Amino acid sequence: MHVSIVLPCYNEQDHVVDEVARICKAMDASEMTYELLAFDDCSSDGTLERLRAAEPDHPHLRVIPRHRNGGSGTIRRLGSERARGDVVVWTDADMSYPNERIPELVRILDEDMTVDQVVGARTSEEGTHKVLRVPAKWMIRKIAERLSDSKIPDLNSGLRAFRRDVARPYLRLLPAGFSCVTTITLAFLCNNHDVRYVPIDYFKRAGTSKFHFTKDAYRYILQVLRMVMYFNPLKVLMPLALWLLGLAVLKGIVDQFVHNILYFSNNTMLMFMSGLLIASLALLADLIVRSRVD
Ligand SMILES: Nc1nc2c(ncn2[C@@H]2O[C@H](COP(=O)(O)OP(=O)(O)O)[C@@H](O)[C@H]2O)c(=O)[nH]1
Ligand SMILES: [Mg+2]
Repeated sequence: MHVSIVLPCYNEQDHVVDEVARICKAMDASEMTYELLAFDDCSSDGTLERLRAAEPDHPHLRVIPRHRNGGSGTIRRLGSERARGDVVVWTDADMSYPNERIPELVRILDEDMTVDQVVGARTSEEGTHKVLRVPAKWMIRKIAERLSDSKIPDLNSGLRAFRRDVARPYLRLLPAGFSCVTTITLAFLCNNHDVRYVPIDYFKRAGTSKFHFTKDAYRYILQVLRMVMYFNPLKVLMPLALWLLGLAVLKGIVDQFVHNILYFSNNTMLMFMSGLLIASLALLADLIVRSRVD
């Protein structure tokens, strides 16, 4: 088995079969061995019935029903854990990603052993809540780029292919919801696994999105900070600590020599102590990361 495609499906009855057919057609044409794992996560519409009905037409499709809703992140984690292919592919079941290009992404991994993950980077924004989503996503992406020291054209694309063995230690870190895709990108980048981006088109989704702006955006930024703290805490905490210490020293000097105050004022001491505390926390967190056996 070469490729395992994980497809989380939740209330996608009108197009889920088209999506399955499109993926199977492209994979059959590529002559790669594959399995398509379609998880139904307790949909309240006819998604499961339609998937079941399509099963006889697609020998590589495996429909896996779940009895309690766990979110798309949970499904992607479970799917990757039970994948039998060397390469795992994640995508959406809503006709928004050009899934006929999956073989092309896999082929990049086959041809270049130094690349561990290939991400379909969207060149246009077709999502919901566009006015709020675009600036918020831009800001989070900039923070993530700074913290991971790499250029990230698309931080939360839903279409990607990666080596199963490389991803295995990070699977348990995947959160239940939408920030799951961000997590796997950052886990690879923070651990120096090469990620390649391929520009792709992105289409308006069929059916309705399950993304809630306020709830999911908050989780999203939290997840970026958490992942970088998890792998490289000095990067998050040390700049803050050094700024506070630097400002305190500067203020102390100015007070002494310009204003002729012969003691250190309260706010100078407060800044100095905060900087010192955060610096010790940073070192402690770093110690934990370094002594951890994954
Ligand atoms: N299994 C499962 N899949 C879900 C759930 N919520 C969303 N999905 C699927 O995850 C994919 C991405 O969700 P979507 O609503 O398109 O999010 P968006 O692409 O960020 O707008 C789609 O294939 C959905 O069917 C869920 O609770 N469980
Ligand atoms: Mg989608």
